[in-house]
Amino acid sequence: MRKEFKRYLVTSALPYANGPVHIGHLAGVYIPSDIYTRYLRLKGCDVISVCGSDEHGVPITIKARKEGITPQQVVDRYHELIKKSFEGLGMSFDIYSRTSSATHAETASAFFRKLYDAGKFIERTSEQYYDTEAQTFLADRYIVGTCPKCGNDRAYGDQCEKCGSTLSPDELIDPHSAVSGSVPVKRETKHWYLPLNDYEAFLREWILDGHKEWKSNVYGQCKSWLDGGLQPRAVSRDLDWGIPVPVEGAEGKVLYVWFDAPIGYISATKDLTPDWEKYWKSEDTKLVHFIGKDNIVFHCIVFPSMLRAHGDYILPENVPSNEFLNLEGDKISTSRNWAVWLHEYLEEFPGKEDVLRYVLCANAPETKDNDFTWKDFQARNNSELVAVLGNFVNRALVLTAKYYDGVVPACGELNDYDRATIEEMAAVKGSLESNIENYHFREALKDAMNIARIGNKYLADTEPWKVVKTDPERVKTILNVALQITANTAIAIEPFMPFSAEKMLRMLAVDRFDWERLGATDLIPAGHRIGKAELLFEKIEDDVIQRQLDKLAATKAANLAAEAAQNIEDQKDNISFDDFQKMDIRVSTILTAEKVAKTKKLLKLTVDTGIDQREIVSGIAEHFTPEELIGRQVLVLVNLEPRELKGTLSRGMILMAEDASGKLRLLEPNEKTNNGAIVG
Ligand code: B3M
Ligand code: ZN
Repeated sequence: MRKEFKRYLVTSALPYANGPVHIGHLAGVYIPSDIYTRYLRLKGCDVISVCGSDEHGVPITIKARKEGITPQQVVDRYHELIKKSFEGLGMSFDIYSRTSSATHAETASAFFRKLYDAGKFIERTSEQYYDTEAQTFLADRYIVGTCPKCGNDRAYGDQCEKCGSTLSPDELIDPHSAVSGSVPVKRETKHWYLPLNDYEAFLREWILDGHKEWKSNVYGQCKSWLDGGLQPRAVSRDLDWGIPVPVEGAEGKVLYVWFDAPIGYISATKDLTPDWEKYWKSEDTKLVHFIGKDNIVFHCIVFPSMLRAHGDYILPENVPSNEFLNLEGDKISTSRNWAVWLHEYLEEFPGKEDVLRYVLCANAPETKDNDFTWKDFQARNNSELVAVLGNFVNRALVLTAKYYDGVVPACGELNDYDRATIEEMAAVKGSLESNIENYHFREALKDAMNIARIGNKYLADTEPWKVVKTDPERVKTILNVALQITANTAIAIEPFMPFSAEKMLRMLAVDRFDWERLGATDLIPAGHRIGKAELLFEKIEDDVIQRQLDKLAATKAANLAAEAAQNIEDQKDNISFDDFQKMDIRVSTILTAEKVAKTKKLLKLTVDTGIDQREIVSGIAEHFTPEELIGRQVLVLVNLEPRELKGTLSRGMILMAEDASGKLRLLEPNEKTNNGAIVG
């Protein structure tokens, strides 16, 4: 039997305050969570939505170190930026808090202390990596090395971002410090661990038996964690940024960020309302965590175990999590600046908040990773928002203004087609509600848009602009129906596109309707005077899209250059001038070139060195075809010891440069030069 709940507590993953928010975060977590909350509010449910900045953890201290500022300065900067840009996009959190707040420090300490006093932790001394140069233990991202699973040489001590594996520092091959670059030593240190293995039976029953309705990606991840066997997890770290471990003898130790961050949901609720216990301690509350897929284990395994150990709090009823959104075919990456940043979007597309909300929901990675492309953004705006929703609303309003001076005409007798249209519209409500309640937001958005589609089709089919000449009475009915559908559209799209919904209500000159009125045909009474029609959406032209594509292309080029710079080899040992003088390098022309039979790499060249014509065998067949070499001038080291290669005496070496990607380039004099000219 489905449980009935009296109230809802919606949480959205707390973004790390070490960078701005991008479209991947929005599509994965925040847009779905806002749609869900707005819908519940419209229905008149008792619902609160909490979020805030996650201000602890190594990513923040690393950023501070890189920029030469304090962690506090980092989080202050990004907390403000994130908060403001969320507001700009219409995120309707009841509170956007932060984990550096006093309430949070208190709440998280008390939480730890309760578990500590109840003997729920194990204390363990183990050897951990220590950077002797920087004199610090290397927690999580402070240690980098090669991933044992995929070979990525920039994997972190807690995770490989390339293959997504969760790692422990000991698994890294070739570990070194992200702080100083030095090779760390092992040192003993004491930490507190939550024995997750003790919660396995509880988790199995609660999730695997009790929550089969969770999204398959979430359920599947939980199952594989549980089947893999759970281990005790450290809940403290040797760091100087975070909430101090509230026990004696724990100097220099703070709570692990993933211990304190989810408690942030509780602290935020406390900051929001003195009634917070009603939300956190009553089985009548439906707790829903909206998160990204990389946070599943923490919200489904670790935090519930913490809550269970604590005992006073309810568990989440659902943990909807999306897959990842890519950008133009590539993984979104903060460090490579491969993203569409929310604060930049808001600046560059003022008044188009709903367009982004719409596109990210319509294209949300609900069941698989998905791709955001600027062309798709443009197409959805132009052919869906402008051509369907905007066009319908505009026609209904403009015709009412034109024929009736903005006064809503009375509805006459409905014909079969009117009735069928109204029926079709009214039927949307059930599907829309069930889709939102089951976290199928893409489908829900299609339902909402369907109302506008029905309206658009109704006007196209009934053609009031033609009928007005022959049967003006009929047109009154048509426009009355069209205006009722317009009002219905305003209700249905509000969770998804709140700015446009508000604008529509303003144009209709009516107050917001209750959700329950969705499907009704008496929303706007005859005789009511509507307001002025404005355009809801405007076409986005190619040049606007091109600017965004150019911006991404510039990012890509900058990344390539930076990568190349990283791969530059160290300078070799010094040599004397005499050593240099010993090399005899001459400008030469390649006369012939052919592949050496039965080899993949070798080309046999004849070159004119000015001194003579000679043969050189060169391992460049994979880089150049014989045709593109013949006639080219190159530099040849002519006094290299001759060597027999595949039956040819090779006398000299063609000089080339190898770029960062491993491609070879010929070195040509910048103008035709006589063969034999000395290089030096
Ligand atoms: N800050 C991780 C993230 O942004 C983390 C979420 C915390 S939710 C309690 O992916
Ligand atoms: Zn990996």
